[in-house]
Amino acid sequence: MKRKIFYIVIILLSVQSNLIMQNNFTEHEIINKTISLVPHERQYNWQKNEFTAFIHFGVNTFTGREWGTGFEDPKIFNPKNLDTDQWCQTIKSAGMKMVVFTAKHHDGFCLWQTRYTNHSVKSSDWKNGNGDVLKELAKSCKKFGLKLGVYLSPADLYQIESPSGLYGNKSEYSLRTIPRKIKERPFENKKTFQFRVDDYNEYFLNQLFELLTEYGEIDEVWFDGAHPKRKGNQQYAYHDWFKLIRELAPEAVIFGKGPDVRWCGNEAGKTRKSEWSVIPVEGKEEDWTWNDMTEEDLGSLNKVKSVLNKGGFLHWYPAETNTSIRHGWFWRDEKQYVKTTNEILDIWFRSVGGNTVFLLNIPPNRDGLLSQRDVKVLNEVGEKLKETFEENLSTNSKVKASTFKSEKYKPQNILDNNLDKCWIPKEEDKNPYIEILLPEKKNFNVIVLQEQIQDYSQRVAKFKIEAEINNEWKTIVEGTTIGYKEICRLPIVSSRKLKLTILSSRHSPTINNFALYYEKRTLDPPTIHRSKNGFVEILAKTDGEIKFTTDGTEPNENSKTYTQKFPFKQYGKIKASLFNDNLQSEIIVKQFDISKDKWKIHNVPESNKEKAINIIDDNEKTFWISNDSEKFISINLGEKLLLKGFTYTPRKDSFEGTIKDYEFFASSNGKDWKLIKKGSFNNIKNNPIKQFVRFENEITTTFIKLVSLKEINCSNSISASEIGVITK
Ligand code: FUL
Repeated sequence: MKRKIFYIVIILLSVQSNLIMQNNFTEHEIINKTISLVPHERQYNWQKNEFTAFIHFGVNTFTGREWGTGFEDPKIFNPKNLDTDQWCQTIKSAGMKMVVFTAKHHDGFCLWQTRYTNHSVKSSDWKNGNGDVLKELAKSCKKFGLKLGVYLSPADLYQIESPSGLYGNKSEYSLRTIPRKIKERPFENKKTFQFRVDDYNEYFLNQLFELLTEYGEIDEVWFDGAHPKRKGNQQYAYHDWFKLIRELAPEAVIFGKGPDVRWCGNEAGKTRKSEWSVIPVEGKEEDWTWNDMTEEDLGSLNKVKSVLNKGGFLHWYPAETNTSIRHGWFWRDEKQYVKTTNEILDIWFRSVGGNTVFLLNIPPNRDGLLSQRDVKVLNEVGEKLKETFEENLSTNSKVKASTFKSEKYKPQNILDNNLDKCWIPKEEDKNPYIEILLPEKKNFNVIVLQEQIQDYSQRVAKFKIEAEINNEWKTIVEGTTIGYKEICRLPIVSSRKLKLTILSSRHSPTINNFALYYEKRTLDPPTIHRSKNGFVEILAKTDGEIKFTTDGTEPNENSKTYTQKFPFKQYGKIKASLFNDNLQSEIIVKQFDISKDKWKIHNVPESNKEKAINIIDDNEKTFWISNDSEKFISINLGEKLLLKGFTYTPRKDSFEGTIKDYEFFASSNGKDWKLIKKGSFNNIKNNPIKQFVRFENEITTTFIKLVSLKEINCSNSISASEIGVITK
């Protein structure tokens, strides 16, 4: 009976607390709440960096893996010609302001001289074990005027796998002094902290202490949420970590699993149409665990309303767009795809110009250098940005506004290059607009808009820009959010008079910048496709002559002209470029392995069998999915082939069916199968790109079979966009 009463009381209490959680804020109240949030100074300073560099470097650089295992021998780390000046010079030339460095990735190998493990540069042959990559980088950053950030992976396979490892070792939580003293290597910084933590958290805090006190100013601490493996129900003392960071590096923003900067939600450089920095979060603030936010709508007023009415809270949580210049986060080899200058610029315009900071990864190679291909792209990106933003065409314009609140908020503020001063219309102005009269008619194709977020939050939800063309107003931009920065990239407009109208805003808009630029655009490069039968088609969006090569040389005016599809069934590279008048597009390169001309589906589970052909049609846009108890795909290659590995391309539209753990088999008759490789597609959830798996020894086979041991979300389906082979 007593027990029953106890349960009833508990139920009543929880119903009551749920009721308390239900709010019914008016729209007015909601708006006031959203605009009362502004960035912390450290967040605003970070946002002003705009374009920053990520460096993934470590044992994976030497093994070709995306995620290490923790079993790597430190001796493999030997970047004989390491030159962090070369990294920083290139980074600087691209116009980036900061470098975030993987001091420790998930494998646990430390790239600085840590006192707390020997699984580090100390045990490598590099500089006889005396090298310190972070030290060299910090020095170069200083030399080139770049800020520095550190990536310290909470996941740590070395500490999981080694017998004396601290991760998940079930040690007791007790009061410990950070940093733990090591006699031979005292700290210059004499601060100490007391935290009630277990062994792994102590280790982590000790390492954070080293990173934040011995390498100069640190401006970003990057906490990744990924975990190749867990052990012993290891918990992370995030609040203690943050306390230490705030004390030792008050200017550093904490990324990801942390309160200052949010992951944009993908690793492919995709951006949102409307990117808000004021984000509603469900639940109570003190219980918040900084979960990944991947939905398209994170901050609309409807979203804010629904979360706040459910008892959630608001947080200034700006997004960082992170992607890699290469296919994958670590340098693998020189066959690895490197994004072109135009691809990087496209992401730059969408991310920096979409209210986010762009963090672009450039992984050094085994020599310890950025490869020449990457350097070339970064130099070109830097030159392009410089050229485009050299001259603001709206300087010396006249401005008039529908209204302005007071002299302090006059419309001229949008042209004065001062991001603190802004135009604010009168509160009763329901149709605020601003007109800009240029000194003379100009050609422009880039418009930059900014809001004064540092004092007034983010407000604009919808705007349009019109230009007077032949005495008529013509809408040239229809936009949504602005935030710190919105960049509109347009076809060339020729006009003297422009009008910016704010169509929807959370209270009065606060615009502090309106600038016009002219970007010299090159021709869009052509695209290269090969179909299942091994015929290649090269297509261009605009007029011109397509020139191409198949021998690895760069195409020029004298190269072969593309006129029709041609057979290209072998392994090799096709390079193509579009020529028109005196202009030439970027050269586009496509690396092919042998074509799938002779391939046939040998066997797949019953469900959705007829669509299985999509796996071998050499078209990444199509895919196959099956829901069956059996999860495999076998392919008849139509001939005996010498294979060095295989590829798996997951579907792009959704994760359903994506393989996480696999087994790969080979057979000469399609009946007797031999297991060739068993493994995991490591970072496939965050980064669903084509996976390259190389075998330890090459094999000869006619049939191949891929078996899914585990779907990414443990469901009972299997899917694939393409399966391919590696013959070279
Ligand atoms: C991911 C990690 O698992 C990758 O290896 C990489 O570091 C990327 C930036 O974040 O989640």
